[in-house]
Amino acid sequence: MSSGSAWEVNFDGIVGLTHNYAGLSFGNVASADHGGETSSPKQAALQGLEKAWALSEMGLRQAVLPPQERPHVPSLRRLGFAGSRDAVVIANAAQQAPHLLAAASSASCMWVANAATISPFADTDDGKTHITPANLCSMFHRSIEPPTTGRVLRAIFADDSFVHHQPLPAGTQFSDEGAANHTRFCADYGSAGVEFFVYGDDLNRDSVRPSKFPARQTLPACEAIARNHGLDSARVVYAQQNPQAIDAGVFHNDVIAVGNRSLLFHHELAFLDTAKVRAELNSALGAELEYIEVPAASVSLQDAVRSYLFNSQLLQVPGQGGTALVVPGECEEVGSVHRYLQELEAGDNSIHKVHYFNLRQSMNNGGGPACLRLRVVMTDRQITESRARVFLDEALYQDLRHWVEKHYRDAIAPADLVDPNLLVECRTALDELSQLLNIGSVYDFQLN
Ligand code: SUG
Repeated sequence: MSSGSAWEVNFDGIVGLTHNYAGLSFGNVASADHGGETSSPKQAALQGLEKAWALSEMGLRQAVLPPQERPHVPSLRRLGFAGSRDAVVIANAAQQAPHLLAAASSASCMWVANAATISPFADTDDGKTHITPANLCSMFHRSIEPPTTGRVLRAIFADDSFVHHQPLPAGTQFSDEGAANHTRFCADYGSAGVEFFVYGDDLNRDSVRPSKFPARQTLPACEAIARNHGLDSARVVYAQQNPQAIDAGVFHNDVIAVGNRSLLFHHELAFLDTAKVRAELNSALGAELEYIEVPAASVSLQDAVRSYLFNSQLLQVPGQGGTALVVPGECEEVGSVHRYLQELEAGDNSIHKVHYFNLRQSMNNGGGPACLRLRVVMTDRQITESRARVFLDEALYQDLRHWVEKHYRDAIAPADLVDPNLLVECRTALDELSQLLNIGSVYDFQLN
């Protein structure tokens, strides 16, 4: 496969119709801080689409992934909420366990960086692109996602150049949160790269681990994915997150580090042993990476988490040398971070331009630009062979805008989750969306 014909395609998650603030994610500071507030699903979806469209207009390859059906009635039924009609199941859950109804109503699948880990064809022993949906087993509201995620990914990446694996077995030993803890370094997207897996816990008795918040990714999970994907062990690097960072609210590595091609942008306290990380990455790649390390003295861990500075996208904009950095608008509001970014833009490094985007609705649940996207290296052929209409052009962007305007609510307060109309609205909208995107039947309500 010639390197010139491969692209990084950013698939952005479309925010779902039930986007709400239920404070579900322990260890995710924004989710806890905004729990109980009123959300705006419409604004959330439009903010996400604007970011995707802006990147597309810069000349980058941009695509979308659809949201899931929520509230997820099959999960409520599994938990013992019965009823001849779905509305009765929802009413029973609302009355007996409103927190479980909130969990089954979360639109968390929008953060598609947690949807799967993807190893492109250039890294694998059979020359195919390997995909493993994340089991997301550390939080109930996210553990509902994998079956539908798997069906959506199979519908989009359908030809035989893709291999779809089952999510890893559930159980904390194999807790896997997908691409949020996985980065790929390479000279060109189409040539063999180094895959970098970051975990919070190696499960060894004597290891250091966070004391306040959970580690959501384990080393055995990373190793199982590398085996399944047929990666060359000489080109895989594993690194442990700094437990201090997890305890400050860094629940995924993409909240404290981001990499692309031969650049790693990270906080001083991202990894337990930074010198070892660098030595291993350089040796696996056979070349020196560029490291931009942000000192804790310039940006504290707290400011990094408040601003989501590292939950950013490093992008190679066609026709421009260097790398563009896409960050959330909050980076302009946190003084230390804004000062740092101004210096970075002016300084002698490969990041030449910073783009700020308003993603406030998603940010309030702990999801910035990098959480909203799943990177897939694709050849022209893989793109043209996909029957799905998910690659963003002006017509699809306009269709999606109209679809959001037509179906989404302006506001959802916690008490609104008991409204059975939400389910009807969601199913009607998703039925239309699956036709618009030409992905066939992927939702439980379409299959049963
Ligand atoms: O898993 N928030 C998500 C945010 C995921 C961010 N993704 C990445 N860093 N890649 C999570 O914690 C909050 C839902 C709520 O509280 O209603 C939530 O699930």
